[in-house]
Amino acid sequence: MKREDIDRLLAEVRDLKCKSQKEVEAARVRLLGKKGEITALFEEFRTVAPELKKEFGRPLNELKQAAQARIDELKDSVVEEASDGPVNDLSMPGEPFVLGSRHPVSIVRQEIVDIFRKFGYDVAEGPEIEDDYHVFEALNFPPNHPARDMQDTFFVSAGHLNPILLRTHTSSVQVRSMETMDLPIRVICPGRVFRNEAISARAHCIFHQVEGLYIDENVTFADLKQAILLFAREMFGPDTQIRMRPSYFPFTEPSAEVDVSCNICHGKGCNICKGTGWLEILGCGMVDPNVLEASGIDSKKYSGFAFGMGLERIAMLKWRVNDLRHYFENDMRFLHEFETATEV
Ligand code: 2NL
Repeated sequence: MKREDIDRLLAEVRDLKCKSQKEVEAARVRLLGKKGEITALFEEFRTVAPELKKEFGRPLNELKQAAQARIDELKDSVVEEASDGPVNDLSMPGEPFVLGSRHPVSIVRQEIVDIFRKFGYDVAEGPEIEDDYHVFEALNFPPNHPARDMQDTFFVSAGHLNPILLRTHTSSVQVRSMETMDLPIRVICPGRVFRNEAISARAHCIFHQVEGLYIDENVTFADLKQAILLFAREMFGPDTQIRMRPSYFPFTEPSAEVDVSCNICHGKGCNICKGTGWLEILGCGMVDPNVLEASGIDSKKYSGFAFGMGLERIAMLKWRVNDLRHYFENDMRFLHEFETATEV
């Protein structure tokens, strides 16, 4: 072992300069790594004669400490230099950023709203927190109708004449349109609605509707049927057939449920239409004269039709979603499925 070796390395350590963190790491390996020069000197030190240990021990330890201190210092202070080109190269392509995609319920709502806009309907929105009058009373719900029960409706404040509640359908928006708009009225009302139901694959306490209303002189059931047929063909394809089955709603008379021909099996019967060849998509009817009169419209002069549909249900048919809860959980694996379905 030679004293010059230690002194030479000490001088080198004190003078050590690096341009990058990569160089710092290389210097650490060269000096202090398993096969490093300083490590090798320590190996050699083990074979030094006992009477010489004192002479070499102290400078060797000083060297090791100095090297470690210098490496630590460089690790903290060396800033990476840009490897190529000027720092502000304006010709560099931008960093790509991840874009989100539209939610299936939004896609379906936009399609439906666009179709009715084309037919000349206005779009109206209204409050989600409503009063009993606009959700039930003005829509001809008899005082003891089951839909008024606590099970179905979330009440914000009950116990007085006109309780405040979360709307259970967007018909309340159409009532407000009848109160304020000039006749004739053509309006489409998309929105979120609330029902006090246990959550399962087929039911949820929050869902989305689009309802429509048309009021003018001489509006007939034939107009309703034609409007729904044109809508169904825009929405589900030009070969779509519809059928109407008698139904009941408190706010329409007569009322009907509308099915469209199953565009998956084309009427042959599959598991989506449960072998019937038909898919139920909406409810509709002629506005009950009591509903017109409640909003101050002369039911002798005017008549109208209305319809309503659930967006989650239509999106389920379109993309074969089998569980309503997917719509509300925001699982990225589900949401990413609709990236290519997004229409701008
Ligand atoms: C359904 C059925 C329907 C209406 C909604 C309505 C609104 C007014 C007057 C009369 Cl202001 N009717 N809306 C009419 C029939 C059916 O919805 O299955 N919805 C999901």
